[in-house]
Amino acid sequence: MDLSGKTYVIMGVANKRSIAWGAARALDKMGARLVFTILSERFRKELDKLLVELEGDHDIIVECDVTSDEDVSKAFKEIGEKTDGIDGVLHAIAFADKNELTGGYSETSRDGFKMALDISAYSLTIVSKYAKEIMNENGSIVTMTYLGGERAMPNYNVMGVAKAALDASVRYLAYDLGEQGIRVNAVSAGPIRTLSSSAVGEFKSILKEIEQRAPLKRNVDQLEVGNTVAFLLSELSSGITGEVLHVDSGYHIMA
Ligand code: 0WD
Repeated sequence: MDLSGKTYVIMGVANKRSIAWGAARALDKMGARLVFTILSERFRKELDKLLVELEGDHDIIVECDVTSDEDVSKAFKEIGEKTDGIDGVLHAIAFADKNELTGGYSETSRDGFKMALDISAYSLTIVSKYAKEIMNENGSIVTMTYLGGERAMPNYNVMGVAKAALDASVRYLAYDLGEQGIRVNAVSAGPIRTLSSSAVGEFKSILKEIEQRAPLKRNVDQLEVGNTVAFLLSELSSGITGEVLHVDSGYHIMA
């Protein structure tokens, strides 16, 4: 796939294991120009180290904590000024307090609920609000979700509730932004070992379960997910919006 001439914003690279980094590598191979946002200065060094691996244009790194309206607004304004507009955004951001990701869901605290839903679900809405201002024709927004938003899963708890809200946000944003030609979709990835997933209680046993029960009898990797993100960001998927596309070795179809 040739994405030369396209510019995409990548949000959520924490380190080389991040799903967003898999997507960045896929998009870079296809010739896209990439703009990265980082949570804070703390992540800049890590990202700088990774960026040497990329071949294409990728010079803009903007700080953006999605819990701050001002940060999101400023980040997209800056990106708009430094580019000729953008063709899409990958939102690969989620967070919940580790204590909420083990034990019973009924023990979820009000503050833990608010924080998980704010960072992991509401953030897509505010990102879309400012991204649409600088989006070129036929723009595309992609977020990352998980099966735990559709089914009850041990330990995923409040993050499952956040993913359900995120999936619904994808549908409402797709409806809202469709008239402007902007598509909004989610990729539901199978479990992949990253900084975030390591916070989920008994994560290893989920990986094993996929190997035993998924139709493909194996787990997916970062690049497979990244390639699907690239497809949804590109015009190859021009007729798809409001969709949750599973990249999980088929695990979600099993009873
Ligand atoms: O198995 C997995 N790894 C799956 C992940 C399966 C299915 C879905 N996902 C989702 C996650 O829920 C998330 O939405 O994919 C997305 C990316 O997650 P990841 O690649 O697994 O995790 P990670 O490498 O930790 O990146 C998430 C990043 C943060 O990293 P840390 O570890 O520092 O929390 O999200 C960013 C941050 O870089 N982030 C924020 N960015 C801006 N503002 C914020 C914030 N407030 N909070 C976290």
